[in-house]
Amino acid sequence: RAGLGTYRIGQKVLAHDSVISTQPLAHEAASKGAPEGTLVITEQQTGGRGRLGRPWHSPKGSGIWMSLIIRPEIPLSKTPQMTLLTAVVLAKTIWEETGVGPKIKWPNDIFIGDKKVSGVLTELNAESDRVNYLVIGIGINANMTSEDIPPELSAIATSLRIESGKPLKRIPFIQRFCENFEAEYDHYLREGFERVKMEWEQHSYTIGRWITVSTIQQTLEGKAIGLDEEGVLILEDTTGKRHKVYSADVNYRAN
Ligand code: BT5
Repeated sequence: RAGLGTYRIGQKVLAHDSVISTQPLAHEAASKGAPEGTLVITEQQTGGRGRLGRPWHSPKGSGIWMSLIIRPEIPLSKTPQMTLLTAVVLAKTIWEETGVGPKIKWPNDIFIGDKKVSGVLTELNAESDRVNYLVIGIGINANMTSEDIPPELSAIATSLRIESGKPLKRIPFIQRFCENFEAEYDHYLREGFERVKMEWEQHSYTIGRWITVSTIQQTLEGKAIGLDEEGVLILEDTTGKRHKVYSADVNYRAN
């Protein structure tokens, strides 16, 4: 394969063997002025993390554990769109590189069938209403075999290798991810969120399903019917009333 076909995403790579988590390393690099597109990547994380302090299992050699620094000039209210954009890029890249068709579970999970193969964790650094930078953490279960998946995750997690039946070449995958990300991101910066929204809905696991959403104030139940133009999930309850769902935990039940 020819070299990396981007002009900034993935042009600078900080590669590690084993770290606690790539997220704080990316924050440190970003605060010291690392250029947009810098990628922090590691073979293993000993303290990989998900959202709300949840752990992210990141064993040696079999995954893609990385954090991408971006510096979009967008208002704070639009930063959740970057998680949706990243999920779309992941879904496309997985399809292109493995032939397996993934689905996006709102807001940040990539599913194959009913199991999670990848997750996104977006962290923000901002001053008042100005975004300094975003660190987008991406975990992809690439080459884990069923034995590599710990028992407590075996009902909910899978890998690209398990699903496609063949080992994944990680470097070409990461190159393709960077190229797809740059194309999607540049289009987003020029033209706005509409294409991401359309592609997200096309690849969605969530839309059309009955979900329950629990926030601190209330629990809502209904059918996920789409995203609004900002990227907020719209849920329709049994009375036909529509609700906006921001970032809360979404539980699913069968249709
Ligand atoms: C996520 O969180 O899905 C975001 C994961 C982001 C990981 C990347 S790796 C590079 C960068 N550095 C980091 O330290 N993190 C980022 P969340 O939606 O909260 O999902 C976490 C939940 O997924 C856990 O509570 C487990 O149930 C499950 N889980 C943990 N490890 C998993 C794995 N390897 N595959 C599938 N599911 C997993």
